[in-house]
Amino acid sequence: MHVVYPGSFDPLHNGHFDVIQRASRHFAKVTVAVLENPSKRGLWLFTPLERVEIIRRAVASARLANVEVDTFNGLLAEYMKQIGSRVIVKGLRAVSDYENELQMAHLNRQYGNHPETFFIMAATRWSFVSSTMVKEIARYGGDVSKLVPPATVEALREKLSSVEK
Ligand code: COD
Repeated sequence: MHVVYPGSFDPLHNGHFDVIQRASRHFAKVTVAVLENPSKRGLWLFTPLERVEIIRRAVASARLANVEVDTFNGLLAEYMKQIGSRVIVKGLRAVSDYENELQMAHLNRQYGNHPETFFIMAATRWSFVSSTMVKEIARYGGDVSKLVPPATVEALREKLSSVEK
C-alpha cells in the first residue's frame, strides 16, 4: 500500500522521523508530503525545498528505500488523487491533537479520492517535541541535537547564522 505522510515539517524532528520510520516498516511505499502553502501560523523558517532536503538527508542516512519526499499545494485530498494514494498517515501525540485530526480526517474523506486517515501513536519519548519548540530552543542558542536528526541540526545552524548576519 502506498501512503502519504503530510505535514509542515518546519523543520523535521525526531517525532516526525519516528512516524516515517514506523510507517516505512508497515507500508510498501511512503510519500512524505511537505506543505507549500503559507501557514496560518505565519511565515516558515525553512523554504519548502529546504524542508524537503532535510527530510531527504535524514531518510538517506537511515536507508529507508521505500520513502520518498515531495511537496504539495492546496488540498491534500486532491494531491492524494493526483499521485494515486488513498491512505493518509498522521502522528497523534495527545488528546489535544485528536479533535483537529478528527475534523481533518472527516473532511479529507469528502474531497479528492476520499482518502482514509490512519493514525500512528507518537512514541512516548518524542510526544512532547514540536517544530515550534525546536525553533524556539534553537533561536535562543539551546542544543536541539537530542530532539532532531543531524540533518536538521545542520540546517538550523546554517539558517540561524545567516539570519543573524
Ligand atoms: N510525534 C509524532 N507525530 C508528530 C509529532 C510528534 N512529536 N509532532 C507532529 N507530529 C505529526 C502531526 O500530528 C502530523 O500528523 C505530522 O506529524 C506533521 O506535523 P506538522 O506539525 O509538521 O504538520 P501540520 O500538522 O502543520 O500539517 C498539517 C497538514 C499539512 C497535514 C494540513 O494542514 C493539510 O493537510 N493542509 C493542506 C490543505 C488541506 O487539505 N486542508 C484541509 C484539511 S481537512
